[in-house]
Amino acid sequence: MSSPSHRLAPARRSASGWSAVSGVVAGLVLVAVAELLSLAFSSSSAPFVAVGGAFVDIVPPGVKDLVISLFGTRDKLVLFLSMIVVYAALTALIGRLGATRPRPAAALLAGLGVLAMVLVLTRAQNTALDVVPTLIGTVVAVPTLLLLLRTVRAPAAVDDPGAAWTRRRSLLGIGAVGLLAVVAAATARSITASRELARRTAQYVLPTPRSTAAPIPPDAQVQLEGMPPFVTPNGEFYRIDTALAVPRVDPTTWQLRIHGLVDQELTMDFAQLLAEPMIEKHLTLACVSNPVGGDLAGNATWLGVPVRTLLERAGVKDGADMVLSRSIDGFTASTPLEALTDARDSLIAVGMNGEPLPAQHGYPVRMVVPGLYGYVSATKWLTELKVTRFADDVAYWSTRGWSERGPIKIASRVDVPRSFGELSPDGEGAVMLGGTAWAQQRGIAKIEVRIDDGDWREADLGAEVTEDTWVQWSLRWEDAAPGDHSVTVRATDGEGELQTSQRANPAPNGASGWHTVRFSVV
Ligand SMILES: Nc1nc2c(c(=O)[nH]1)N[C@H]1C(S)=C(S)[C@@H](COP(=O)(O)O)O[C@H]1N2
Ligand SMILES: [Mo]
Repeated sequence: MSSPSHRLAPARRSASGWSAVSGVVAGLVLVAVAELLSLAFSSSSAPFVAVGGAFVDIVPPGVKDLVISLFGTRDKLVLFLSMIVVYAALTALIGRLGATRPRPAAALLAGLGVLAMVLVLTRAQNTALDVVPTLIGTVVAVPTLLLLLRTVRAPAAVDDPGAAWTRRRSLLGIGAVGLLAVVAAATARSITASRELARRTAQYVLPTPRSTAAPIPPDAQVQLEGMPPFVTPNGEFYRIDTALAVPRVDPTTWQLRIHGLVDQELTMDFAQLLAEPMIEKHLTLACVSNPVGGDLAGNATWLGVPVRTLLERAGVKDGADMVLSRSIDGFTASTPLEALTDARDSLIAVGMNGEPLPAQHGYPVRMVVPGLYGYVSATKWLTELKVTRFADDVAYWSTRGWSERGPIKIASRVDVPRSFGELSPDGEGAVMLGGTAWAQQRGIAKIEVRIDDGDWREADLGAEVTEDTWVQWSLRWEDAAPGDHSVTVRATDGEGELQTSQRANPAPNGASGWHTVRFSVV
């Protein structure tokens, strides 16, 4: 914008522009101060985390589904970016208002701070003390706003070059404060991130299992470029949860409480849990939000105490049919009692692929249950098991339109080729196709593959490890004709049930339908 003459009108216009900037900068100061201080408080004491968390809790059912279908596991990033945009717009408006009415503007900024404090208080793992970061952030930001507004509104004496220079310096000052706030907030965030990393590598010695899981045979893995690893490395395991900041759970103060319809309430600490006889189990977890062909599933070897053992000790009373497991952040899951007491070895898990649970996957303790989607069973950062009845208690997602029971549906997908990928025939004119399928608790008996409108062909199955783990399949397509094609896959489970072709969206109890991938042979 070139302004050959500085007359009053453009100066005033630019003053209101700078007022908006002042609003944004004061808003940044609020966040930066609160972020820095929140390092000493709960991970959800940071205002953005608390506000976002509250938002996640109240968004209408289906929105989560939509966001996950659009952005997958980047859902949290998308939420944070949207919040930043909304917050910048709000604080810019406040600043604008402040150009003519600074006090109401200051009151509005204080109001935003108070709103954030209220939302901080609604977070389950927060105590009243956790409002301190936002409180101090607000207390610093409000006078900052007034100060910045006064600087901006300083009468622009166009004829006085000295005053113009002072003014330019003030505007530079505003920019500097804004920059400092951004740097401070970013530093606080990166400290949080590096702490999470440090926590992930904070080792304690995992107990030796009483029974180890049979080793995974090498031919469970189909040797084909582009196939996912049969055992998902912890760092690649999908992550889905409502926690915008990974809860910080201290194993030295952690406790598990088992109560409700039991003969005697049980409370145990982490050392007591580690002293329990543990078993190891290969198990594929799957998310109810996984679309047909999606990758919200992962396979790991878990170490833990059978839930059954602890429920037997507490003594389940007649009439109970559900266990409501609770996370430190307030998330709950309703698991049918029998899934925790029958022979399937549902676990209170402390280990994942030979390591303590990573922070993102529930450190230090979570549940894993074969055959059920994660939202009704796989509670991370576990703190409580309430033995109850479906008639009496409702879990987090069930109050948001998802089914209260979530048995995993048969799923099969094509991993090779990728959608719109290209395959080159080998010397004999053949191409290799491959994929993954699961039907926990029933196992996969057969995989069939159809190319274009051809006949169904039976695929080769990699070694089945247990009925609770996924299997990999491959198909050698001889005489692959160059050109565009599609491949469709369907599975039959161990009970003889053929995967339905009926398309269903993830809500309310899991997607169904056959996965088709378009590709070309070149
Ligand atoms: N505390 C807590 N546990 C949770 C959730 C959550 O939002 N909060 N999400 C559940 C869902 S929907 C799934 S699919 C699994 C995912 O586990 P993962 O992130 O370790 O893959 O965790 C479950 N456990
Ligand atoms: Mo999920």
